[in-house]
Amino acid sequence: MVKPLDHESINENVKKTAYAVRGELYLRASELQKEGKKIIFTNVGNPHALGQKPLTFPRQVVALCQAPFLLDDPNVGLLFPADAIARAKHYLALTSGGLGAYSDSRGIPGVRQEVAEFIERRDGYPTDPELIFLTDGASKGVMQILNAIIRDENDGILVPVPQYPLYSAAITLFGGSLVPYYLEEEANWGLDFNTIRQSIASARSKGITVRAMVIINPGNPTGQCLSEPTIRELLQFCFMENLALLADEVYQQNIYQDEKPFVSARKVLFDMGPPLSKEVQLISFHTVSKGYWGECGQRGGYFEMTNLPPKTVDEIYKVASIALSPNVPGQIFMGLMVNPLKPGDISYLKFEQESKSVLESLRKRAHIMTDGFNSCRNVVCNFTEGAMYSFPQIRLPARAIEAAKNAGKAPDVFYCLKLLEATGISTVPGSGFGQKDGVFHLRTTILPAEEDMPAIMESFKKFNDSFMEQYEDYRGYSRM
Ligand code: DCS
Repeated sequence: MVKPLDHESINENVKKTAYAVRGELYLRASELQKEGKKIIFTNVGNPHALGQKPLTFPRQVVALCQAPFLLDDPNVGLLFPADAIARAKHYLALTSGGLGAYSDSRGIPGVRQEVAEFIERRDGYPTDPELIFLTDGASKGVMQILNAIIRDENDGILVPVPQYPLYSAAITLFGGSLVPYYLEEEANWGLDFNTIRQSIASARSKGITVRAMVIINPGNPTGQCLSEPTIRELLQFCFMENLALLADEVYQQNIYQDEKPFVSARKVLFDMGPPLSKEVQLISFHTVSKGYWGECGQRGGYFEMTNLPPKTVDEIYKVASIALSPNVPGQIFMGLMVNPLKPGDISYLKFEQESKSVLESLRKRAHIMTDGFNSCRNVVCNFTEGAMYSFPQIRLPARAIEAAKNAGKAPDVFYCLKLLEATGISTVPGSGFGQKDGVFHLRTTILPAEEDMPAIMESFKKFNDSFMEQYEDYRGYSRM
């Protein structure tokens, strides 16, 4: 008799869901690590796991919130600065019983107020805390929204390709259809609206109703930043095509060039004025996992809804209530991120110095990596303008593609496995993010310590040279 949880009888959508960031390469790297090999885990954008230090002030505040009895200790002032003590008291007063109590399912009202003030300062337009929900990292928010949009397999979501596989995975899980739109590698991973129109037309011809569009800005895995004119065009497009826009802006602090500073989709929408600003349905996502915070393990995030009718907001609230409460310490981190120290605060200078040094170092690492990849004869790589990743294209010789086929592997998986075995560098094959036929990439984070970076790139180059020596022939490379 087949039991309900026997593999052949569980939900097909669960089985169909793929998530490459923790896929075959990651499993092999974990095995090698167990065997004692030194592995450089550049497969996940997990800054603290690669040595990034936590910012001092937020940890002090949350430590005090977790151990409020320390606040009654006469020596507390010797260990903690007065502003951390004051801030801990502030957050504890906002909770309904400290960090051990559930909060409202949308998050602590006082923290949502702080998020609303942050958004207003950033964009120049006020927002309503009732339209901001705190979540366990941005992932949960994305899933809540996709769950609300997708009705069945005829509902399509436009997703950039290459994309961070949270989107493909969640769409499969909820039984919807992913409608890909390809980013233009030759145009620095830019958007081509003709291509996007064709994607929509092709989906519609198959009976799919395209309901929403995802943008990741700055991009993962592609590292591009969207310019303001592009976002304007994008919003106009969503308006014309009646698409909700899901703006994944989790990397908004991670910017490594000055020409295209981060501009939120929401600011551009309000700058455009009516009718768009009153019509386009926009959901924006943010997190404490990225930027100079990098607090991935704390699981703090939010989403903000623009132009959603109150009845829909109520339904999303109802579904959030099933999980009772987002993680409360994560909410405090979010409060601290959106309401940081100000000039004149006791801990301000230290906080500034810590956060600046993380960002400056990431900027340098983005250059070292891009230059390192581009110095290899068969590798081309766009500069990491933002986010935390480098996504070089590897031009594979036909013989390597044949060898991969014989080994039963996709060519990029084959290459990344060989790289892992030879160097301990654990990457994610480009196919995990989707790519055009016959083009191969890998993704690596730019997170290894700055001082280790030259050696890592040296080791990559050495591997790549010997790989090419082994497989190079005169039939040319996979196309660019
Ligand atoms: N959106 C994007 C574009 C991301 O890259 C990530 C995480 C998330 C959302 C979700 O993050 P949180 O749930 O922690 O807020 N990026 C993964 C990645 O590609 N590597 O590490 C994690």
